[in-house]
Amino acid sequence: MAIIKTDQLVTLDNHINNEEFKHPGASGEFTGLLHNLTFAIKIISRDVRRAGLNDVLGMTEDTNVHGEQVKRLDEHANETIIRIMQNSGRIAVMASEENEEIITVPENRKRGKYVLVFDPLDGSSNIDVNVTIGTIFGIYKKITDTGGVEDVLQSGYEQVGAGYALYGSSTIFTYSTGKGVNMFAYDPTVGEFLLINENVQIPQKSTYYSVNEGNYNKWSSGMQSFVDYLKIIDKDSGRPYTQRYIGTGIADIHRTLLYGGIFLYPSDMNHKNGKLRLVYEANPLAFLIEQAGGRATDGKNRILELKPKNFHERTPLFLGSINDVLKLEEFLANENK
Ligand code: AHM
Ligand code: MG
Repeated sequence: MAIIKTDQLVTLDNHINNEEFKHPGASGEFTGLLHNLTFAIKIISRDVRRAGLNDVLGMTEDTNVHGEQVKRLDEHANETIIRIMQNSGRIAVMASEENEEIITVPENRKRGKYVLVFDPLDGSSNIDVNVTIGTIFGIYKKITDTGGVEDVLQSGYEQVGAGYALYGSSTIFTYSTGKGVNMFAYDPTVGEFLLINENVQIPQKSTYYSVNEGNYNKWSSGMQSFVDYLKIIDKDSGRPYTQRYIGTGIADIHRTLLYGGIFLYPSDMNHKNGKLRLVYEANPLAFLIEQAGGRATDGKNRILELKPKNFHERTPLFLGSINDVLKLEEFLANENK
């Protein structure tokens, strides 16, 4: 079965404009915001492709708020998004993985009603080795007058849009405004994203799992038993599952969206909340996976219903095909019985 479908010639701009018609009373501000964001994505995509040539690969001397070394390309992607969105007139406030504090709009610029949370370049450890990296974003409506921390601490179900760009063998842009998930591929020769997969649906069950299994001995017994179970030979349930792990969360989740299966980043004995960040990684991804008919939890609770206290907080994350995630939850629920 071909995963990619291209029976019509629809550009991302046309698609975004058509989506606006589905929301009665839309002012065009949201549409404008998406146009601006995809402009930033085009610039980042170009710069990722030229990274080796431009000598922007490699570490800076800085560390980010999580104490990790920041690569120059991360900073560049971060600045590109901030500069474009601060000038868009559509933003009230933003939060980025690379900034300790929220990002406001300067006094002399127009403010809008939307809140943007993003990870400018996910998969930092893969930048230097030419492996797929991506940008993740979530969009909310502001709930304060001026745009402040409260706006970026909304629960994930309040998102009015979410998506990602993937800088892989081609540049892919995937987004949802709460009416299904649509996927586009960038054609650099004409400068347009073209629709390749409309209303993406994740398979209900699959035979892939994606996890950093090097951490096995640090996991809880339920998590260990689940992964052991996936490896038992059983033809009827499609086991053993196939393991795939790129180490760029957004690339692993892109594959999960198309092929199904389960992506896991659990807590472990050193990291009680796992590694991934709730606000600008887990929530946008959970929104997309649910829109595609899948399931996203922290092992017990729906990711989209968690209430962030800090916009850099982490959460365990399990997402993918509904039946695979339900099976995992069964193992976790039974671990202390
Ligand atoms: P980053 O946002 O600094 O790139 O870190 C998040 C990344 C995810 O893309 C990926 O799922 C995870 O870290 C991989 O972590 P690990 O190396 O522990 O397997
Ligand atoms: Mg990340």
